[in-house]
Amino acid sequence: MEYIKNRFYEKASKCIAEYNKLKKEHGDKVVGEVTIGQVMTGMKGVPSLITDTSKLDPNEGIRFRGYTIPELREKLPRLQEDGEPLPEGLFYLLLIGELPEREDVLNISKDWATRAYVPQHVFDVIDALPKNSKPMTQFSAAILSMATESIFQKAYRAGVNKKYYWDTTYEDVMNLIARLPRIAAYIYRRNFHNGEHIEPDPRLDWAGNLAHMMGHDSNEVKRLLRLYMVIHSDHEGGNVSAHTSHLVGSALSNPYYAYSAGMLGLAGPLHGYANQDVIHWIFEMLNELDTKTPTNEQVAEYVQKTLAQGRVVPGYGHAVLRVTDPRFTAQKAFAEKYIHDNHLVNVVNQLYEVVPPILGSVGKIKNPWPNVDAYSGSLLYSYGIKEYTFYTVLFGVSRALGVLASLVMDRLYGLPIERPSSFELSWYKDKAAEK
Ligand code: CMX
Repeated sequence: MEYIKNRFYEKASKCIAEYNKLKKEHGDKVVGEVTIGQVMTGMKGVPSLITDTSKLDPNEGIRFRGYTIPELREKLPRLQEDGEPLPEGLFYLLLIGELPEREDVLNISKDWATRAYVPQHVFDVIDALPKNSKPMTQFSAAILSMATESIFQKAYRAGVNKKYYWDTTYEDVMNLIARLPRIAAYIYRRNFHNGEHIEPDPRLDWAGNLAHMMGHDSNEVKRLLRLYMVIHSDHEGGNVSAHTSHLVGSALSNPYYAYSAGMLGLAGPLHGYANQDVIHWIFEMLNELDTKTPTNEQVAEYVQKTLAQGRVVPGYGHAVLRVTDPRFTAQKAFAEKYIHDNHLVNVVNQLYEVVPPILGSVGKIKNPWPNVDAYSGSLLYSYGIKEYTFYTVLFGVSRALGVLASLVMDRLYGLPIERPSSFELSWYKDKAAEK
């Protein structure tokens, strides 16, 4: 499948010249300023990263290489006319910056199927962890243990010229993405199906194979997972999982190290873990109210109670977005088309009515609207994937598409080690006192 790599190089190498020109000729150009408020609220809005794969507009949501989610659902190749786009096509778009032909997408499917072999020691590492270690601990550890396979690391040790770093990074990235469904499914079957594992079927597409290996082999689940993998794949460069992977990668750590680290960021409750927290929180609510069909008043009271306890309402709010997340809207549209009268989906829709006005009235919450995690769990659950402590692993399989495509770009540009400055609190106090 060399032609995908060649096509990437052909397209992306033009960007190297642009990158070098900007660096050389416009290095002194001021592109923003940093306030003490930004330093104290997580550096939001400070331009400091280069990420070509996607861009997040606060009032519109994500665009992948310029395309919105509805545009991609229409334009990316699918297996069936009424199906969802294949994540392989999205990866092509993120990496190369152009919409793929159907042939390209099928070729990536085949390429990943041939790269999907997971060495035995990775399964041994998973099996050595206690059963009660979280699925994300197992996922990150498994990825880390695969660093034995890093082609980039071997080439680096052998003294390869830095202008070729991107090439071996590409190979690692393709191998890693290809293997993630097998690892995720292994953890799922280990934890929730007595370790009765299911072998991959190389004829299936990447997401379809994941559904198959998890033991949810219906066309409906495959369709859902294809959508899931597309919409969770990338969210520009500053989110915790993307930024962590980029940061670790900037030390020329191999892609396995970088992505394993990124997954530990995704495992945090303010980021990807929210997708399981949402379901947990809804079940806590229904349990406490002792009903599957609460009234709006009951839900509102429970939301107020959560806030009064100093907890966050999971699935709501965002560091950048200021509107309903289009990834939420895409999943809602999917549910409206395919799911009829499911009580969990109904509660999620009810929360969409009840929660935003309450969060909006708090005053300090910048975005009262739902994010991607508010919907995803209810879809998985209603399709029979009920083990919600596993859900963040699915997010992690998908996020590889964007983050690792970016890592190849990082190496092609030759981005340097990342090293922002830190100062004592007194330095900021002195700055604040300056006229
Ligand atoms: N419920 C309660 N309080 C919330 C809130 C929510 N859903 N969202 C924000 N707030 C609070 C913050 O905790 C913060 O409180 P303090 O000032 O007391 O510390 C205040 O409102 C201001 O926060 P913000 O600027 O609006 O939001 P941040 O950029 O700091 O945080 C996020 C963004 C997503 C972490 C936050 O909205 C949140 O915790 N949401 C719930 C968890 C969640 O759904 N995370 C998933 C995000 C998507 C993803 O990455 O997967």
